[in-house]
Amino acid sequence: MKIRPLTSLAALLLSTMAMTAVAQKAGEPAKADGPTTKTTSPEAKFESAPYASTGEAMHPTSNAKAPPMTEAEFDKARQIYFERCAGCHGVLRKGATGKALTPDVTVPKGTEYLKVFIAYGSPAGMPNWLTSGDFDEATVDLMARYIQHDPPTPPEFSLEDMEKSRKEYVPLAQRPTKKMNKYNIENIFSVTLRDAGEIALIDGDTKEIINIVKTGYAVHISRMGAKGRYLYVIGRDARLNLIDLWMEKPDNVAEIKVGLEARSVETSKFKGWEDKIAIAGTYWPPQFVLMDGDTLKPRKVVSTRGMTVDNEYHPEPRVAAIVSSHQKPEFLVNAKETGKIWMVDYTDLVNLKAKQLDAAKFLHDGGFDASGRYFLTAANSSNKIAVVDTKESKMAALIDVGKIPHPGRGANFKHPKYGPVWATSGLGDESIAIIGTDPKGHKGNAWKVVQSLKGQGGGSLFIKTHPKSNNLWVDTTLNPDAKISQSVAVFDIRDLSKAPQIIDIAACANLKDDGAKRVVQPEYNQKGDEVWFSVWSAKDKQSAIVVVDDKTRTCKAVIDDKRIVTPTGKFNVYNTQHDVY
Ligand code: DHE
Repeated sequence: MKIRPLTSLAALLLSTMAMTAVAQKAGEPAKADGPTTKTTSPEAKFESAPYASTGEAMHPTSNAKAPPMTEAEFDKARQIYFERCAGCHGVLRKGATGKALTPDVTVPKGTEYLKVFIAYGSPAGMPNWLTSGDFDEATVDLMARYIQHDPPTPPEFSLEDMEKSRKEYVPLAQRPTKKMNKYNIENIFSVTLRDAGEIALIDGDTKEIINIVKTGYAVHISRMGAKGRYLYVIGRDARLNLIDLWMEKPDNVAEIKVGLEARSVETSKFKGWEDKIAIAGTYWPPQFVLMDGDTLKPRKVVSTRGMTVDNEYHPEPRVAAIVSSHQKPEFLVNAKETGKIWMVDYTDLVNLKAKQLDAAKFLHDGGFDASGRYFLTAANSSNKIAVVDTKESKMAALIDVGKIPHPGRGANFKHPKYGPVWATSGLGDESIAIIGTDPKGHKGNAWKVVQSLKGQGGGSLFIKTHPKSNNLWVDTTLNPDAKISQSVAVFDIRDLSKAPQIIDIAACANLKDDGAKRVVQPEYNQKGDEVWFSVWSAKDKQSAIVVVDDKTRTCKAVIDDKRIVTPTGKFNVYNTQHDVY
């Protein structure tokens, strides 16, 4: 591995640029480099039998107005849709962050209109698939025809299907009984290598790669067990990997497939229940599963299908963020399309108790306030932050913020004037909402946007600080302007009236090729004196991780090992374990 310490100021390549709010073009992160591997999942099996017409098998359709497609074309388009479009428009194309794409909407528009939309995108958030180079003309045409056909409904995935897929690579009895390595486990980072279907375990002290571990395809997030030993990693193909950090060389000990498409995983953190129960939520089927925390044996599957906050039935309420309550033995589960937050009591899986709170549509990501009592989460298309009081098990507030909030887990700090606050940036505009979170000490400010900062522009995915830091870092990963997507804004928490410093993180990485070099997701080390950024390019281009000294805001190291392919999320063990953000 090559780690390049950067010492001289000249080498730091930090540039301060004028802030420019750019009209937001990017939509949801589905624009991101998509996975390239084909799934072998059961969804490939459900289609009805093709029939031959002119030599080639045609896709049988009940929708006579849809343009004809061969079975092979339909299969190809279905896979592309799954990889690139379903995240925003939904598997059943009923719309969420993206618009509904059911034939009643698409057929009247016609192929030519749809082609233009797919090719050039829209300022409202649809990516420009042709002009960005992601699709060629033929693919644009293929997708324009595909979305005029009835959406195929993938098969269900039962507890039995899950159990059949489960593997225990290292059975419990053969696992170490104590830590078998010399790593400072609390400062290990689990780094998503998105398009490699792997995570890199990186020693935060030495910046050396400990191991590259095979995980699900288009791997998404890592969450750390409450005891600081097990790491849970979920892929978009709904493959969940359990990694044991006590092993001499930390590696997979168990694995399960929990559905066809997933984004979230968590483990029980309430006192006395640490890591006893794991939970994974799926986009398809719309459900969540509760498992044994150390073997991933599935115990209970719960469907999220049902009524929305507007009292309409929804067949596909996908499971977005899941967090583990510190107040009660409960998981909080975001059902995206219904806009409901489930509070799931995991103490009795036979007589399962779950409460549903009405928040707003469409629930996405979120995190706790600094006290750990309140869960703040984005209802992204409603432009709201929902707040749950996990002690009282009820909604505390619904707060209007900027366009399409996207906090990740958000950022907690003490505002010099307003006391404890939590902040979110967003995809739809340059605003950063700072929300008061202390109803006891600062009652007048609680659950209000006490200040709105102006960041570099729209397309922001993540915001971060640390209890020991005075810096508030904001990325702009999906901003259409490369100068903005390759740099980050950093605010001084002590004086938020000051304009942010803009730091060209991609330049620090000093990569030689012409990759997109989008900078994504600040993540602190355990001590809170370093902040790590991914410089994210396509699979066939060079990417890197840039480590910035938090105090001096200067680049400290670059991890550009060849194995660091498409790095995105980074999860520091200690911070993820203790919800420090
Ligand atoms: Fe994510 C978190 C869903 C695209 C990187 N992402 C989440 C969560 C959800 C989600 C529901 C919260 C999980 C939790 O806390 O339990 N992400 C989705 C999508 O539906 C979406 C928009 C489109 C898709 O098709 O997947 C999407 N996400 C992306 C990306 O393209 C990103 C930028 C790169 C990648 O690796 O795929 C990306 N998402 C992340 C990261 C987190 C995340 C790094 C965790 C942030 C954290 O600090 O906790």
